[in-house]
Amino acid sequence: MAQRIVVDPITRIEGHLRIEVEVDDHHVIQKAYSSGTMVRGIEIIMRGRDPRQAWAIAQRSCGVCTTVHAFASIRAVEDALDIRIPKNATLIRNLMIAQQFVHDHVMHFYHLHALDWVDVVNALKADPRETSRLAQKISPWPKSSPAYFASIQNKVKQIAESGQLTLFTNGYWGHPAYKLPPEIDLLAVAHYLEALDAQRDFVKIHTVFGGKNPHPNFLVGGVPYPIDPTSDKALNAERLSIIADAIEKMRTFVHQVYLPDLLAIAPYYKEYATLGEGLGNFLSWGEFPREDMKDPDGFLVPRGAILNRDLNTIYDVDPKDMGQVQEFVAHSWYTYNRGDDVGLHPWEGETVLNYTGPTPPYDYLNVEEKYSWLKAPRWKGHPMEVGPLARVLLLYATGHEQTKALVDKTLKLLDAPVDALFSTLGRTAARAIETAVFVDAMQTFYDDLVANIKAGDYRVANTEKWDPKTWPKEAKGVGTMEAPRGSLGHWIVIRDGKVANYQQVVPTTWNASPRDARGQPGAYERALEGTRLLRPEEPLEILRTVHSFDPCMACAIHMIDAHQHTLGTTTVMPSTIVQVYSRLNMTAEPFLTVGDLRGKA
Ligand code: NFE
Ligand code: MG
Repeated sequence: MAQRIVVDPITRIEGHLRIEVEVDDHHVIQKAYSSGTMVRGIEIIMRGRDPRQAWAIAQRSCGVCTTVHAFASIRAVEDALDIRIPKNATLIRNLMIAQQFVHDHVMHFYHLHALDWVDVVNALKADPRETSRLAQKISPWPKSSPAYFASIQNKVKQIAESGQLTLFTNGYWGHPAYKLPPEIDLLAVAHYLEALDAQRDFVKIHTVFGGKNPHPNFLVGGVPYPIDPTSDKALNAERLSIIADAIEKMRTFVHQVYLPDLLAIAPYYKEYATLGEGLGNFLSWGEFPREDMKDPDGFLVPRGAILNRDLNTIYDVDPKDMGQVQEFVAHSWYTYNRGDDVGLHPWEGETVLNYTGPTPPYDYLNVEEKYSWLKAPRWKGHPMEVGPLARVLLLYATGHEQTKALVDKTLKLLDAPVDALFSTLGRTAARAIETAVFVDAMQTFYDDLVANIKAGDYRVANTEKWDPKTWPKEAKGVGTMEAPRGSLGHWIVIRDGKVANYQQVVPTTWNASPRDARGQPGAYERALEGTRLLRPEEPLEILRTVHSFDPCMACAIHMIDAHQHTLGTTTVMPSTIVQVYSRLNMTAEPFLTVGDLRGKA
């Protein structure tokens, strides 16, 4: 008899995701349903705002990818108003974006994903001398003595004996699907703790260029931090040395800790090289411009799409083509004025909330009807996977040498064919591989920036179009970027100097999307099909595959109610928006009302 299993919430942080699966008598997943259960409201709040300040509101979509919505927003406005930014601004933005990737991916691997593979309690059985020997074999990273690992083991022991596992609470410790020897468990736990510390160094790049982290400051037309080697209030030699030092620390950590750990753990989970494949369709908007966003051919990560696993054909993609990107709401708690079966390009997108789900407490969602707060984005009608695997496949397929070397090394170690990339393990490996590529690219961005400054170019912003009087009566733009979790786009319509429509189509909206009007599942939904659960009451296998995408529901639904009203029966998350308004000196009048949330917006 078919059985329904619910995991809710599945995410460790980053908002609430609910997964419902149907398993057969052998506990093999037949169908899966992904539901975003919280609702927020940034696209509604954006209407009528000043486009030059939109980034500050958009950025509050999420505190994890703390910069990406600001970047997508300023790029959208720059595209709409045809603003070219100076070379220094491109390089500084590239450094900030790359830093976000490294920070985010290291945090994901150790703090959001590792414990799906690493049994913390099992680390107590390790011989620290053996862990030390292993650590020294795989990496020159200096923290590797037997005494060091013994001290970590002692720390874990104290936590376990206290009966309060604190940050290790709620793991399925002792589950038979954990396969690592205790020595590797101990190594990973040590690096879990070290990665918490390392983040402090990583974020310095954002704090120098953007004043703070999370949520640094931005500027339409460039970057807000001036360059002046003679001033102590601007980017000068001393501040540059902070950047150089942070890059060095990040590169060391990625190459000596993250990548070696991935390669040490992966061989124990080879079966995941055949599980969790997903759609076989991949999309990337591309990232790291050489000149600026007008030249996609100069991107480090290519812009393009792959269909049906075919790495020989890269399709051109165009975010402005009304027939390419569309969002569907047939199974989402929204209503379109044009009917719930049509797909709308984001320039014509609508955000009208329409909760029709069950009243809590409930057992199951009605998946035949609407069942998620996420819309279902599609590219030319196809559900697409976005994120590290999509980018690495595009880099690999277009012959990027460092990517190719790292992918081939990983496959060789696993004794696996290229097809193994289309899997949970491939997705997790791709994240580490692209981190290595991007962290090394940071050195190039930095060297180019220093060379440009030395050549006497101090320009950081183009403010020619700062005055709304210079703008056309109506303008449309799109700001694309690659965020850590995948392709991100903000589509803006500006009318009479104000935001007339604003739509965000976010990585997690692609990957965690529910079914569309044609009933096609999204990437998580497809990826879970065919996986067998060893213990249905402890569905560790579901966690592994869903976490391999690194879900972020805060980004995906990007809607907010400042007053914590309840929406129908779903609790709405509290907001950081009040803070944004006060900082910007904006009038705080049109917060969302409950009426907005019920669909009168
Ligand atoms: Ni909240 Fe985000 C990223 C964006 S979501 S983390 O990366 O955009 O998918
Ligand atoms: Mg949206």
